[in-house]
Amino acid sequence: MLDVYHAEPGANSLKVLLALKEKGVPFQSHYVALNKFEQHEEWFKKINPNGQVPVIVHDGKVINESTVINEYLDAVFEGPALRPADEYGKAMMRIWTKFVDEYFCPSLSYLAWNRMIKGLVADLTPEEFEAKLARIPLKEQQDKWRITAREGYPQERLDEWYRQVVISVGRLEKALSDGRPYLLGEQFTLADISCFSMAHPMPPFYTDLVNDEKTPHMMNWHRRMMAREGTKAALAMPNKMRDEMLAKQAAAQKAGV
Ligand SMILES: N[C@@H](CCC(=O)N[C@@H](CS)C(=O)NCC(=O)O)C(=O)O
Repeated sequence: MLDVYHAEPGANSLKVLLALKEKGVPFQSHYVALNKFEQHEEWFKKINPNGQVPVIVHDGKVINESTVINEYLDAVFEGPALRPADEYGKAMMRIWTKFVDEYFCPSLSYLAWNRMIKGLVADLTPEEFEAKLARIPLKEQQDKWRITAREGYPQERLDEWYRQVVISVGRLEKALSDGRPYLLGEQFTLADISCFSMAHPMPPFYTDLVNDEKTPHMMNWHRRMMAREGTKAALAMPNKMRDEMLAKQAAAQKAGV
């Protein structure tokens, strides 16, 4: 029995959903609504004391950390191998997954939160928001919610994260510039899954940075990734936050706001 607690198919949740769909592993999906702070509810913190998704529970055993989950899924479940068979290949794959976890994902995440969180918590009174903050177990996440819901980060910090995103995109473009289909060559691996989970929304959101002129190899890789059945299945998972946002926009348009 495999239970998977995840949010919409984006970032770290997408990483695990992609691995599951690529391998064809059946699982019980549990959607956790991040905009409703469900990840900080007591029932969920009993599963992951960090109060973050994704988490899996396999035959009663809990694992958090998306990159660790993906290596576990690949090791214990049948289906196409998502890691190179040789140790050097595995090491090269982990260079990518480590880069995503320590550099690419945090810089993108701070920039996205800075853009989005104010709108997400706009309906809460200051008291309601403080009560939500008090339940967040990780101090750094508490700070991130508090700062992005209010004044936002100072421009120089945003500039630094943007610089890191530029470096990350350059690194992907360079790695793919010999025309290889996937980051490690012919084999599609967890390196592609990790990087794509972050890069997936970049063409529409970072159009000046990721486009056919500036990053043609990354764009070709992106299209190759989008064409995969596993990607299509993972991206078809419920995306309630996006649906709610679109419904709000449509209602505002109808009301002439
Ligand atoms: N290192 C963790 C990070 C998990 C993480 O940042 N999850 C985000 C969603 S992508 C989350 O749950 N954010 C909500 C919050 O922290 O309140 C992993 O890779 O699984």
